[in-house]
Amino acid sequence: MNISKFEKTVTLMLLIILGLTIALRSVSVKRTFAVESFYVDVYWDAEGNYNVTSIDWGELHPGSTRKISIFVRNEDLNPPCFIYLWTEGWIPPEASTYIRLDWSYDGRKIAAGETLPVTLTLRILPSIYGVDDFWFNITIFGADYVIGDVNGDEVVDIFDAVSIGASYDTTPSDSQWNPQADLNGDNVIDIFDLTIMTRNYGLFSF
Ligand SMILES: [Ca+2]
Ligand SMILES: [Ca+2]
Repeated sequence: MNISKFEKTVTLMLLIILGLTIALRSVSVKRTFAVESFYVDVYWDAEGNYNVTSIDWGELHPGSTRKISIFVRNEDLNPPCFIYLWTEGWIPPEASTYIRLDWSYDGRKIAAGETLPVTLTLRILPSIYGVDDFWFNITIFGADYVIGDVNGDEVVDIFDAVSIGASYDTTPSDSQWNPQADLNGDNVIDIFDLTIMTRNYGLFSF
């Protein structure tokens, strides 16, 4: 069967349009984040020879997921610690709406000198729009206490939520002020403290 020149042209045009659509919707990434760590070290290898200082996620597309393996090591002198992951400084800010970073950390304590393999998963939501390039910072740090534990019973649960609620919207001059509930230490108990508590809800240290 002969394919007419017209059909060939139409097919070619369709392919070009399809290609353009994919290209326009792709998210090209030069560098995605700088990695900072406190009290723990973050490496590319289990032996701890190569520090992770930034990650290049490469070319990403709407709906795509990229996994990267890293190793988090508790520095020798620390007691066993939890590790925490924060992302901040998103450029452009709306990128944080469409891009999710998760990790495979199960919430257990890391012994002194122990190296824990962790998988970071970056997910680009299919609905991403208007973001051609992005950048964000990630901080990984270790702490030997449970962040979000307001009442000091080594578990983050409903009682900590109640404690924050009891001194919500207060500052150090208020009689209801509870310094333990000011989780980010900015001298006001507000939504940011509640967010920190919520993020670590269910974590415990015993
Ligand atoms: Ca608690
Ligand atoms: Ca606060």
